Amino acid sequence: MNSRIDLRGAAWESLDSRGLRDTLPRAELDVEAALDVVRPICERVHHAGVTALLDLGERFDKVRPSSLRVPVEILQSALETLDPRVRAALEESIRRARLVHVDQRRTDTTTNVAPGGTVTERWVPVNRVGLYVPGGLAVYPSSVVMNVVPAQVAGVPSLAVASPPQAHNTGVFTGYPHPTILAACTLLGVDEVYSVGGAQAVAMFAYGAADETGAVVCEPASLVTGPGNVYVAAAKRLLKGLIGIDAEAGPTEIAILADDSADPELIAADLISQAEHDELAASVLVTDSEALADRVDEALKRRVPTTKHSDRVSIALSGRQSGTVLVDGLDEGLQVVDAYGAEHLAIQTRDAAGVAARVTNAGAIFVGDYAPVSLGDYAAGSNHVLPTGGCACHSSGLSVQSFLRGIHVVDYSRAALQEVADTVVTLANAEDLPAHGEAVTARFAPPSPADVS
Ligand code: HSO
Ligand code: ZN
Repeated sequence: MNSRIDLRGAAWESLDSRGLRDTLPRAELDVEAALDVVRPICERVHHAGVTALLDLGERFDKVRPSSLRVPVEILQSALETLDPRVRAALEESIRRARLVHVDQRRTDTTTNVAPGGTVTERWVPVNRVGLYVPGGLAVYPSSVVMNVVPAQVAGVPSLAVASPPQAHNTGVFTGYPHPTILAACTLLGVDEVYSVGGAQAVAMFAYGAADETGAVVCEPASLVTGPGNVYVAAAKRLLKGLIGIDAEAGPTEIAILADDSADPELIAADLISQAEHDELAASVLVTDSEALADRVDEALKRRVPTTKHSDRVSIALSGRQSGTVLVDGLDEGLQVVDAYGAEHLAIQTRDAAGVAARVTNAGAIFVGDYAPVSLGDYAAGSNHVLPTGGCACHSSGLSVQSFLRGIHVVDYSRAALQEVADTVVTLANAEDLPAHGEAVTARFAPPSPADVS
């Protein structure tokens, strides 16, 4: 990796995490600039529905979708023609993801606040969600699994997937998303799939879409989740409020915290694995061992030229978002990785589990030599839709919780309200909102003469 940031000898006690974060390598994703691009796209979809979506597909994906919604026979034949080994692997990935996500289910809780006064938190799934699965440089059937499984486990009653039409598809799949994506949807029992990519897919879910006759082809959704490029992120930012979103996903990131006990070959393999996604992907090594950093660089020099996507890997690794950060020791390394808040953080140190337990900011943590990030990408059971760009400091990845809302149900008896009436009246008056208090006292006032007569 080209860049090295040497923080050895820094005044660690006086470094605040924001300041430290600014010294670390990170991709700059200009979502704000992309807003100007996506605004007219979203408006077109809003006003011209299906026609706009088909035209935009032709313009951006270089193929006119055969139809906006993928017919059920096409979904079925994608599964029938899927390589049986890929099918078995997807089934195992789904099985493991379900195991983990089923354990995330919430149960309603009722709290007895006072005699006769209860507050119940009722967990209710979102009515309808739109799940976005990117196309682009790679196709991501694994992202179908990571979006659909938590939504299904949450009990979402209506669920649709959108993914861009692929210009390289042939035969019956011409103008539709990649057949492996369609097969993954079918395996999961999802039969509402749209051949729509990018910002226009987010707009379709936000506004819904009708054809020229006015017939509704896609109903609007309340929530849109899933990763995507900067235009997908910009459309989410623009339409947030009208729809809920999971996060504005940025390019993939891996940070590795390693000491001199780590294997440089494994580190190099892990750094390359995520750099393979995108020229903007970030691969960051944090270590207190300069000798290890040198050996990782040697391993990268050997491995990068032979990896399949070596062009984009070497661009990603030499970009300003990637590099090695040298620190004084593990405590300082932990300070750095917490300030960075990586999407994926791998711990390759002695007592990796002990070190991992001290991390407070990361999308997901991968412990030791046998939990590479790519395991989490496909088959650990964990979710791979994770916060990027430092958002791990305040947010978590996709989970069952992402698709639920906790609704407070307040149920008080007359006596229970009477007992707390003074409290409400006093606070209402303190806020100069006396009508709030009167809404309580009215319930205990003697009947008015009009009521008696
Ligand atoms: N590492 C990506 C997910 C992925 N990797 C999908 C392979 N396929 C973002 O977490
Ligand atoms: Zn990956």
